[in-house]
Amino acid sequence: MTRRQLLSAVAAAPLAAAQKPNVVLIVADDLGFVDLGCCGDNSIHTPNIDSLARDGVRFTDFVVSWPACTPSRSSILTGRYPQRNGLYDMIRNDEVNWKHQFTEEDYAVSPEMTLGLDLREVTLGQLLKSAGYATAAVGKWDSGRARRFLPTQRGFDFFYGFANTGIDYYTHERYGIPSMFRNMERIKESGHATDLFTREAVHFIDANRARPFFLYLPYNAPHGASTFDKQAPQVPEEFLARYKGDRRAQYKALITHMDAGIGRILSQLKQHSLDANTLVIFTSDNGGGGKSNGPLRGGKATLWEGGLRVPLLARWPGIIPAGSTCSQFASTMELFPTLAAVSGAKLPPVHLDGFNMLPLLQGKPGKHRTGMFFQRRAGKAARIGEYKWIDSPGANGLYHLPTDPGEQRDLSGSKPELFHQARSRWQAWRAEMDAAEPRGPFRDY
Ligand SMILES: [Ca+2]
Repeated sequence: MTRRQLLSAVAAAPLAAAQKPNVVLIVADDLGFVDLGCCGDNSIHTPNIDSLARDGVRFTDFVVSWPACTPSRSSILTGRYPQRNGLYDMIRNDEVNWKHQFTEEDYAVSPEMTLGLDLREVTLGQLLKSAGYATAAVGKWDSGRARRFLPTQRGFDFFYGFANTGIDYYTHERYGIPSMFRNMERIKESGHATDLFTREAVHFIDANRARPFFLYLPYNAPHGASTFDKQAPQVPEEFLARYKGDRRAQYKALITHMDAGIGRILSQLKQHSLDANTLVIFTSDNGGGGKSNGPLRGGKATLWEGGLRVPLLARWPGIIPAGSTCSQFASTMELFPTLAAVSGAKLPPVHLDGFNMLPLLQGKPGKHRTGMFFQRRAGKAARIGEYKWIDSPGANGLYHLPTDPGEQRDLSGSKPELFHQARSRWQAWRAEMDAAEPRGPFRDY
């Protein structure tokens, strides 16, 4: 240890003992339910993420509020249903999917540019900032790209990343539109997005090691690149080489690359002796695309479990028992009230749809979720206890998840009361959402 390191360690040490815990919330993008070594797929090399499960808790029945990016993230940020906070669909331009190439002028007035999370919503950044935390959002914001919606206007002291829903990992463009920001300024840097996010995350931890900090780190890996050039490499060769000949080589390499970044972040915490006083959470914003969700049916964009169920890992030495698993039902809407409890922040005076799940993380008796409701366009679903009701174009029925996680055996004929009860509870929930205080950008208020 150099003299400078020694002095800084001495300066930081007495504070650390009495300090509020730091929080690092890592959100992967489109990572399937089983696509980690610790979650079942040993062909995917994720030693650092796996270490969170080894040293903490892994949930087996944890879901998101919507099976794709924007609305799912809105619930992470607010602790509320997308239908309540207003962000109940993607805020992206579908034109690019049909090969429309924007000019800068075009794009400035596009839906993607003008829409975002309602400014009356309280974000996790605001919540933890109110408790005295240094706050940063590093990675994929996806909650509005116009300046008023950017993280630094929404409770985060620092932002490095992109604000729309996807980019090319190397050019940082979304279908030709430059998309990377540092705070409020659009920037152009070279490097892989995962490496840049890791670099900025490590720097933020380093700069704020002597005070409580909240790092929201939504990597965009392993999401497919939003680029016209589908042949362009999107992950460093050294990571790709491991999966040579694998049909899903790029996807798996993007995960392993992100895992290496997470390894650097965990090392940085350890180096500053912050690991004991830091809650690290890892999850995904929705299930994997296609058939990458192990025993679960469906994937991203569907209301089957494959679209909704994601890994949740949490490490907090001395507070969360190492190597534990939790099979209780919970969701990303729980993160907001949980982090309020962890940070000592006062809850905002709004209706929250989540609850404090800290006892669940600790393996203690406490509240767990008994029901949850989902809507994606014409698709509806409800989770009532162990049962899941789904009524979607091309998909419907009632399934008993503990014995049928693959949602194969429709029980609606043999359990008609449960089927009708689930449907009527969904309708009551929908009526509650309609009666809630209107929020933009999609609600008419
Ligand atoms: Ca996603």
